[in-house]
Amino acid sequence: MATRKPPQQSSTRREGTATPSERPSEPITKKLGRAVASAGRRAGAPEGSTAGTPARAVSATVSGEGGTRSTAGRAPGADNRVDSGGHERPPMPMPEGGSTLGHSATLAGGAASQLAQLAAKLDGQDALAQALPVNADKASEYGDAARDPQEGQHAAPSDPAVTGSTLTETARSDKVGAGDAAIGTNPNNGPLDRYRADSGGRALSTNQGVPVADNQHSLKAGLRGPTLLEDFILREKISHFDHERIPERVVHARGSGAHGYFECYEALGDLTRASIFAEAGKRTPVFVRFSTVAGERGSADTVRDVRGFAVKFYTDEGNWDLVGNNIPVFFIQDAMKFPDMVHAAKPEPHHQMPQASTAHDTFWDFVSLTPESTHMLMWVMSDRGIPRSYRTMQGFGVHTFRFVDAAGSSRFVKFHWNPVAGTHSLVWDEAVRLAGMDADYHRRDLWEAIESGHYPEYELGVQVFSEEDAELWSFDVLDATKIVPEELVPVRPIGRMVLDRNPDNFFAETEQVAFCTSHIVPGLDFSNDPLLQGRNFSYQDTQLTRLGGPNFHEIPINASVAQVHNNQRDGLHRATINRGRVNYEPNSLAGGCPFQAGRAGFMSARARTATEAALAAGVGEDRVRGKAERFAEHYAQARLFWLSQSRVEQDHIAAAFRFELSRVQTAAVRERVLAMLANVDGSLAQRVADGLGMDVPDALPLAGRPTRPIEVERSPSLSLFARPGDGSIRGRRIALLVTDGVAVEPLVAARDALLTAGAVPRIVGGRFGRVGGLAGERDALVVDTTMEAMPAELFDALVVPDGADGVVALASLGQARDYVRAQYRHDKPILVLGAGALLLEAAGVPTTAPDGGEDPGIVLVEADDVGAGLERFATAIARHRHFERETDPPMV
Ligand code: HDE
Repeated sequence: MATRKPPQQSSTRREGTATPSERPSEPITKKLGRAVASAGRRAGAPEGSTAGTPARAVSATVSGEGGTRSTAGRAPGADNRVDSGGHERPPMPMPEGGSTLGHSATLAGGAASQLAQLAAKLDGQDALAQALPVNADKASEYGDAARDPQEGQHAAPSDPAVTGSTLTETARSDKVGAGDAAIGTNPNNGPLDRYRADSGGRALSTNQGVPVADNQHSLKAGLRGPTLLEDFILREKISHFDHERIPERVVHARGSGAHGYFECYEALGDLTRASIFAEAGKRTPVFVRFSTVAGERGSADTVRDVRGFAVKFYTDEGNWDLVGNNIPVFFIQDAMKFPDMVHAAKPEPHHQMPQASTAHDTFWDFVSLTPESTHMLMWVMSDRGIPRSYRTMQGFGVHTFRFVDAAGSSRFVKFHWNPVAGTHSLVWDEAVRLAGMDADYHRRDLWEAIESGHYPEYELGVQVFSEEDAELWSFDVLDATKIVPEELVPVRPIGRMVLDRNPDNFFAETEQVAFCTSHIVPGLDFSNDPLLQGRNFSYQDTQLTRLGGPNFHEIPINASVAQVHNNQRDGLHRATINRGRVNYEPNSLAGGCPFQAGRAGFMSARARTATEAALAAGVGEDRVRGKAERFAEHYAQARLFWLSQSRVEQDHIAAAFRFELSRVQTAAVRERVLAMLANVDGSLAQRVADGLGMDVPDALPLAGRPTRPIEVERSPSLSLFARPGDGSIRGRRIALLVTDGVAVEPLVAARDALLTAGAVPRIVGGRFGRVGGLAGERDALVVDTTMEAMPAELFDALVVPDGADGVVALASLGQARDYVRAQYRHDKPILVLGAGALLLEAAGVPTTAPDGGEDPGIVLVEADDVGAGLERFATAIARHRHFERETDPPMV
């Protein structure tokens, strides 16, 4: 495997070589002075004036390490604001009153100060962008290098303001908090304490915090009068109540949850790099939910059914959900059959019976046609289907998973939970009676055991085996209807789980907890079990509906204790308020943060599913993130496109780059784009650089060179001009300008001819109504639309009328002159009838091309020879644009 070597430039920078602009040792005050001075100049202040205050530091410090420490329990206020910066600042103490900004600056007030801060922020952003001049990680995305992901390059701003969304973030209040950006922290992750509410000693309020004077009555028009719609307190209360229920789980709807911890017996580094197994005695918080499968949310606990045994481990490297059952096998072998199986097991669709029972036709119809269910049926019909309590049943991961060690090697693993209290069941008659006597028998048992301090405890055991061993067995370990007998692979105890705390609120915790088999952490991985693969989609998907959108991970019970930083944004019920304007990666404007973790992150293990021969041939390899070598060439076809364009198209491309980049405020970003264009074509880069008043920098380093000769250097078909069309003018919109006094006859002739050719001519006047022509032609034309309603941009071509009186009248109208100018500037054809030329003159529109030659888009004809002119006009319209007249900048 080839080791990735990042390009020279960035590897130096990763080691922390600062550019002159970084100068981390330079005192902030000096930088501020500079920034303020320049801001002062921008604001018109005298040279050298440093009035106002400033600002924040303007430098960036390149770093190879990103710190993401939890700041659980931080100060209140803007607690949900997240910054993914690569370093963390200790929170600033909040000063007593006064005008102190949260960071390093003091606001002296006034626009000059704001400008100074803005200038310092822009300078700081530029320094940050300069710190990451190229995407140094790009080369590592291709071929073998991609197998060994590197930590993403990143740099830290030396002042929080540089990556802030707004300069005003330092304004503080009881709502927004201390105005002190906590770089690199997401306070949504941490202990649940900050969400637990207690109303002791408090008065009732509405959801808006308004104290409620009377919670006994609705607002009425008089003591015996009707209730008023105005009663917002009543409406809020009833409306919230109306929406208290959410969709129940489609399976496992009936459940009970508990908090606790998992404690590791011994370091398992030889098997897995999962952090929860890193050392003996290490404790990881857990939330467990036990459930039945078929019954609805209010069904009885003691029915014959499989029991769910789902554990969420809040590990320091993210959440791991082990979503298992109390039976080690399943009914079906492939996720494709799950909806059929569940439909057959649930109450029958015509009468919704029976509740919470598989003792009916549809279930047995399905399983009797599905012989793979036989093994599972044995378990469910056994006393395991009626456990004595949740404390006395086993749990199983069911599927084969993988343990992955630090070197990336993986072994298959199956998980077993063994209750310390032993496995005990009810007897059938007892279970039936209990269902009637106490439908909450298991829920109550769990709750009471925990409340009375008899904490339920389970030992976690693993069966670990190699893929090679598994291939020798008579059954397939990817088949979830099979166990691996303990005689074949013994169960090794690796830790224990203690459930020592009941939830505060059933809905907030037990109902809203979202288990997903796809929630795994570094050190674990999936097998190709087709049931597990389908589950990896299903659980995430179901939560979208059940919990109302893609932010269910922010619901307190689901939030990890590990820090969450990514570029996912928005969606229903978003709680996190992300700082800054950067929500993409790669970026330099946020110092590259949040950056990819590289080897420290989750990496899928390589599997032996493909044959060695297929692997050697480079096919059949599964689960790899990366791109093949030839994807690494990025410029040859950009150059092919450039070289294949006509001169006009090249002009437009260069002008478009110039325009877009002149809107970019960060000089380092403009420079990087020029360096990118230098790899396309030197002349293009030069033209854009000239347009921006910049020099062309060195070309960006290449992620990969072409491995084979470039086949094609020019391809004329890539030019827009390669397809001029069929020469017709069908459907083109053509404006015929009119006002009183124009010569109507030639205009009507032109309109009729254009109509015959399939065009869409419109009579465009200053106002609606009829316009009169020359003597004897009064009221000859009806105006279709006005110049105001349909400006020139809406037409493909223009006809300027004859008739001196009318043309003089048009020439006196700004709108008419603009009409002609716009048509000309946008290179569209203009048919000028007789005296119409006066309007062009009045509008400053030349009738020849800038080089003095003919402008075929301007068709001048005498009014009595419209026919000949129309032919040339039609040809000009068919060409669409007449770029001969184009100059940069435009003359007209
Ligand atoms: Fe589930 N299962 N399941 N399942 N399952 C759900 O997810 C699904 C399967 C299990 O307490 C749903 O959040 C598919 C096997 C438990 O919140 C849903 C397939 C095993 C729980 C879903 C299976 C389980 C669920 C419903 C076949 C044992 C309750 C609500 C490919 C290893 C978790 C939800 C809790 C819940 C889908 C098969 C266990 C719809 C598609 C096998 C313990 O996503």
